[in-house]
Amino acid sequence: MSEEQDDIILSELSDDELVPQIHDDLYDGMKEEIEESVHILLDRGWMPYDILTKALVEGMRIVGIDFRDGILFVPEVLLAANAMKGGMTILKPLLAETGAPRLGNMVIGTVKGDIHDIGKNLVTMMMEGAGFEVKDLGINNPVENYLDELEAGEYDILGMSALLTTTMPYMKVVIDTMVEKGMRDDYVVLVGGAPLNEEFGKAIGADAYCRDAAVAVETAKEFMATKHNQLSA
Ligand code: B1M
Repeated sequence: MSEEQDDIILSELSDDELVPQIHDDLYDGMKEEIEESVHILLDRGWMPYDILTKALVEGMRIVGIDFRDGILFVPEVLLAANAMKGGMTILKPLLAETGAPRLGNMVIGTVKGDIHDIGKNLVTMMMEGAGFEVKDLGINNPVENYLDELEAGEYDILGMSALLTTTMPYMKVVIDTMVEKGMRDDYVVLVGGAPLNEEFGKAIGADAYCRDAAVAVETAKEFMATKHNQLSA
């Protein structure tokens, strides 16, 4: 940490200064500072979703660029991810609505070979906040994990996340296995992750590709509304 940074008193920064400072602190993996800044913004009346997107997700985007360009390496990015999770933990209960009617049930997990979980965790938080019940299978999930859970519970939606171009094709393995077992049409399949796009989602037979967590919530709500309308028709 530089001497200059030692002197920064986060609570004395204006919002316009604090948000870039959060990006810097995330970059430097400074979890405590991130947590303090999140609390400061909450005290100043910021909406949890704005803190999530404008401060944390944007900061992680910057980390991603320097990771790609070989300026940051895995240990540093792990620290940044840990700091991000510290901020997300504070926001999680605030994004969760209390007493909201259950909109539907979802299973979500990151696919086999992939250990990225920040985006998936964010989707989980936002879905829960919107009134969905979510079973999070974690990372590195083979097809059996998804199918066993779907068969064990009463689910409406399967969500899959992949952050690597090498792991995203595994989503098709899961969907193809669902088709083989005759269970594909029983669920809405939503996929997401930075390297995906709409075309890929269509090509593998998913119901929709979700660009971000907010889109995942909106898409899930739309599918559930259609399902309920069909049931009551
Ligand atoms: Co990794 N990594 N990483 N990494 N990492 C990327 C993905 C990469 C793009 C970085 C880069 O080069 N710029 C690159 C992939 C390149 C490629 O495939 N073409 C990469 C690489 C190469 C690797 C390793 C191979 C590096 C190595 O070991 N040499 C390795 C692979 C490990 C593995 O999985 N087997 C690796 C490891 C890691 C860390 C462990 C250090 C760490 C992960 C920590 C963790 O997750 N706990 C890490 C991180 C943090 C990243 C970056 C920097 C950030 C990812 C992130 O958390 N973003 C990432 C760069 C990037 O993506 N720009 C990178 C923030 C998050 C909020 O966004 O995950 O996109 P995102 O989620 C969004 C949407 O995509 C969407 O909603 C979310 C919220 O809005 N979404 C969904 C995501 N999942 C969804 C599911 C849904 C719906 C929407 O279901 C319905």
